[in-house]
Amino acid sequence: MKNKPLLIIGGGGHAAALAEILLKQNKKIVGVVAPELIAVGNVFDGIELFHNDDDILKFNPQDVLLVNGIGSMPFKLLREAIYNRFKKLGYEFATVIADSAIVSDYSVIGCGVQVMNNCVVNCGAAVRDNTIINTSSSIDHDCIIGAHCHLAPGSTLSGQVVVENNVHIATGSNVINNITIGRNSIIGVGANITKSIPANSIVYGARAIVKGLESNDS
Ligand code: JB2
Repeated sequence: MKNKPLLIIGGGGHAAALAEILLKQNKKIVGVVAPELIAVGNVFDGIELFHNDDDILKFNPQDVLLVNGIGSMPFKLLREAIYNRFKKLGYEFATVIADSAIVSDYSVIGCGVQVMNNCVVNCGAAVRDNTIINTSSSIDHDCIIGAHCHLAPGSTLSGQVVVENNVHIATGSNVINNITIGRNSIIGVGANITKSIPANSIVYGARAIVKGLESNDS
């Protein structure tokens, strides 16, 4: 199953980043499915382009693995819709782990999860289906990350953080240990999360409070 040819869905920046990771691993990409290729560079050169999602149906679900190259941003539901549509039709999604990522042997990585370049997933962590752990993010021990989440580049989660389904954690956010982030929440860029967040929250602002030490000078 691991060596089946791959069909990448989407032709933008996220799909291109995935394609490069997969090509470096000598994986066979038999097609890119997108109305238009908008990725810069020529990573898709020589790969057949299919313009319509229904073209995927020309491939037997037993013969290919899909790669969900549709990225994920707040309020955009296409990535999850594509995943659910083709799972129902019997297709499987490849799990993509960049060679430069460090993923513990004692972690559990779900179907269709994408661990991009330079990430760390530490021991005891679990990442559920269709979630993106984007470039240079760090998930420490015993974290549980739900399905259909996006940890944008440079997110840092300390140990035992629970992130429920459909959460977006924006670039450069930090979460201290033992925090729960409720489902469907959006954590804004650079936020520092020190308290658990209820479901359906939008959290933003990185407030650094400077508290002077009491001086011993007399
Ligand atoms: O219904 C569709 C469809 N709609 C748009 N089916 C298929 N198969 N493809 C679709 N697309 C394609 O998704 C567009 O033709 C385009 O090729 C791609 C979207 O590319 P874009 O560069 O706009 O976004 P992205 O999804 O690659 O990346 C987003 O998410 C990443 C995680 C961006 O917001 C990035 O900045 C972000 N890093």
